[in-house]
Amino acid sequence: MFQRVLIANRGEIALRVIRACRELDVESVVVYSQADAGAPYLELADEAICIGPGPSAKSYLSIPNIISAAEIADVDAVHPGYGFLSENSHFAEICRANNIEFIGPDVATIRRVGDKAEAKAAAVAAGIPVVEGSDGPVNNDEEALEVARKVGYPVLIKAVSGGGGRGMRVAHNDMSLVTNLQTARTEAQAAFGDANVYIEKYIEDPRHVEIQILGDKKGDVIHLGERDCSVQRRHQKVIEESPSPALGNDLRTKMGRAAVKLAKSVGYHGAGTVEFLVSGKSFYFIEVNARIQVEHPVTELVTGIDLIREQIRIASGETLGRKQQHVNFRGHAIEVRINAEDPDRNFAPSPGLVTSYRPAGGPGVRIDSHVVSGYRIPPYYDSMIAKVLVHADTRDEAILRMRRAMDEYKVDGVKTNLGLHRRILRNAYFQRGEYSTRFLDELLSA
Ligand code: MV4
Repeated sequence: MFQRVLIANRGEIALRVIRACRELDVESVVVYSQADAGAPYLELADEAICIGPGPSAKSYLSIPNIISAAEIADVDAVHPGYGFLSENSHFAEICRANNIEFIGPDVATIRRVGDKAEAKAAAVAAGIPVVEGSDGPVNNDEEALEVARKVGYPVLIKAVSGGGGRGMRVAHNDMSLVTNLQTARTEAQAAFGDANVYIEKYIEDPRHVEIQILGDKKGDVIHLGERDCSVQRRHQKVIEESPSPALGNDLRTKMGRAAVKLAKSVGYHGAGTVEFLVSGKSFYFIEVNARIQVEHPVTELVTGIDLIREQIRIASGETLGRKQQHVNFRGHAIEVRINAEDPDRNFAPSPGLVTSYRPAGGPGVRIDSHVVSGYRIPPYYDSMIAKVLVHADTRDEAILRMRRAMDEYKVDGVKTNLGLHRRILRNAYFQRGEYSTRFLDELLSA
């Protein structure tokens, strides 16, 4: 096991990793920007190192600053959390070149699954269903038009280096395809430094269901079931749950097996997520996330497995130590993300001073948050205040428990989306589990 781990992240996930390190008896060193100086969670690490000014480019995204901190602190591993440098293969490469273990998959695997067209090709090679479309990137208008003729409109143009919905464009006919292809390329070049795009048949009203996987360095891979993340707004997840109300045992088993097969075929180790679109009884692979995700605690609650602990154990060379048949699923978990955002201003970020903070508590409630009364939410980063999770025997009980938690919650000083959560949890379609990725947009436009 490692002696000392550097946490290259901030906020609730930095705190989550500090806690996992402590329980493994591993020392933690957390980095922070000037905007995060004095944040209460920093005191819970064994050491905290300032790595630059507030803007991420000069701190949490600065590879030289983070590597310098790792050298000064003499750590043997780096945990990247989510966002920031977590899926940056160049950062992983530099860590390992400096004899610092990057807590995540191999550099080649991060790179391969980071290219969405390559990840899709790997899925095809492993015999996993994908959405019909181009074989790899499209080189010109003629190739794009040919794919559209084959699969039929509408089609979706996706950036090869995109993901999470960024850089996607729908086209309904030849003319909009040619126009949008140009726009998508320009946007992809600006956003990701890679103008390559590929094309898929547009699935109209899908659910977003993802499978959590864990692999060790020996090549063993297991899955920890699914999370349904269909309640989203502008590709920002708002509520996640497990099990998915959309899956029967047949689909669940097939998707779990598909995710494990794909992970094995690319030599995946560590924690990862295989994302699928689900429509009726069909599922289609869309992408792999080579990181721990915000919503990982949903899976922790239904499996009892500490995913951050597993990431650190696996990176240090330990094996999974449990087989698929020994993963037991219990009850139902729901997560909501409380954000500092203004519902009257189109959910624009609303950073500032949290004058008074009263989290929910009680049976079956877990709060993952770095916020306390008097905490100032900096304007530079995401606006998440807390992840609130509930666990109960059934979905109905979990919803009632979450309603109770949302009613207990109080956040003063900044605007929040608490009202939105209270509304979703009382919505009849949500309560029946009848929601797709269109649900939230429709609720908000009604
Ligand atoms: C799609 C799709 C429809 N058809 N691909 C958005 C996130 C990214 N990971 C993939 N996404 C989508 N890909 C095809 N061929 C619809 C979406 C999509 C979506 C997916 C999951 C959750 C919310 C979404 C909201 C809009 C679009």
